[in-house]
Amino acid sequence: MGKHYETAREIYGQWGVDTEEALRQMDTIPLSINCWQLDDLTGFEDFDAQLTGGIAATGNAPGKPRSIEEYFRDLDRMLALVPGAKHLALHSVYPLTGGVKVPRNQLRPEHFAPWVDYAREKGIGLDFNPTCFSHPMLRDGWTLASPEQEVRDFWVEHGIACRKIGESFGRALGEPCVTNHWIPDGSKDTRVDTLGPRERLIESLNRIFAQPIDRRYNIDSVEGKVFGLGVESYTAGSHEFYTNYALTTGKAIVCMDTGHYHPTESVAAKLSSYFAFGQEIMMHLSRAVRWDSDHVAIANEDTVAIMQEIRRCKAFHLVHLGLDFFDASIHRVSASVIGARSVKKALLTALLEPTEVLMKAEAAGDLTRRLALLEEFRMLPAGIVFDEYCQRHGVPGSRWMEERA
Ligand code: RNT
Ligand code: ZN
Repeated sequence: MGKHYETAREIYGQWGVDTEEALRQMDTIPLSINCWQLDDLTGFEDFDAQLTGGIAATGNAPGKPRSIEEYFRDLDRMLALVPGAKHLALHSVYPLTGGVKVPRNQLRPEHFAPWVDYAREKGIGLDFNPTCFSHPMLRDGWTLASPEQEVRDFWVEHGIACRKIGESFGRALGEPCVTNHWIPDGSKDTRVDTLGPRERLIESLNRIFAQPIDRRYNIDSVEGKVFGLGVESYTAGSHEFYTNYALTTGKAIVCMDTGHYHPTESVAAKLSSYFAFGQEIMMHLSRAVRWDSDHVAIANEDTVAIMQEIRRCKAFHLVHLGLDFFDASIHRVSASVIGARSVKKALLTALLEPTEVLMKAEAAGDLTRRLALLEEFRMLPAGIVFDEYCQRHGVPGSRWMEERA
């Protein structure tokens, strides 16, 4: 135990916070790291694949993997620099089929079996995502909400295939897999019939979720969005749409991506409304710079506020924490490491918060004390506890940039 840690432990102790307990909690809350930051969502189907669906990785930092071997080398390096409990979130375009091209609607668990071995070896869980973009069947900007039956059928089959793969992950690894469904469907210009696509989307989702899948192994989430590039006027799968879908059907949980709201909207402020109804939540932590820019997540106020809300509501059992960003303007492996470590720092900061002291001041109506303490607590030595956490997990602390090979 470092001497700095001993001091930090004492300082927190004065506020009734047990740093050891916080470190134990850290080990029970996995962070799902998105596999696609490492290669701008290229995947293994086609190394020259073009990203479509209104999302974009900008920048051209050197070092993008050009083979599966290179990809795994980067993945190993990334995982080694992120301390503690982890999942890896895969997309369906990362199958390991030994060079055989499998259509997305025919993917099966065996096409991802080597990932299960990899996860087992690393001691991590797996999450999954259907890939309803970068594909010719994303026709005129529509997938599950398409007016064309053929298009909807294809993506329904894909959704079902992905849930089965998710279930196989959960069953093999003993931790539920969250399979997150996001579709880009929408319209660039003013849409007159806004109801039709949403009715078709409900029907498609119902078909996907009609397949019985064991919820102990696979949980489905549905991710809304305010708009994407080229679909600025209308998005069928909005936040409200999926919130209603989740609540009325109980078939899926809502995924909130911090980049998918109006810039002044706070995702942290939404959470307790879901917890009040016992609703589970999937999170895509990202950093929106003026829009859904998918910048690397950082431990800024927005991220810390999300963790504090979960902590203050005692709702970690209802939340799945995940990352979603892809920035190619900085080193891709380091980008993943920075995002994952930052979110874990925000989480630890919240777990170390003397919440009880604040709650007491508030309940007593002492609003001055509440604000004074909130401001003082910002400067408590969470960084020292984070270094201790890294050390205990055999990962470099705050000097990782200096120490990395
Ligand atoms: C898109 C959504 C979605 C994707 C990933 C790649 O706006 O955020 O989660 O980023 O599935
Ligand atoms: Zn997302």
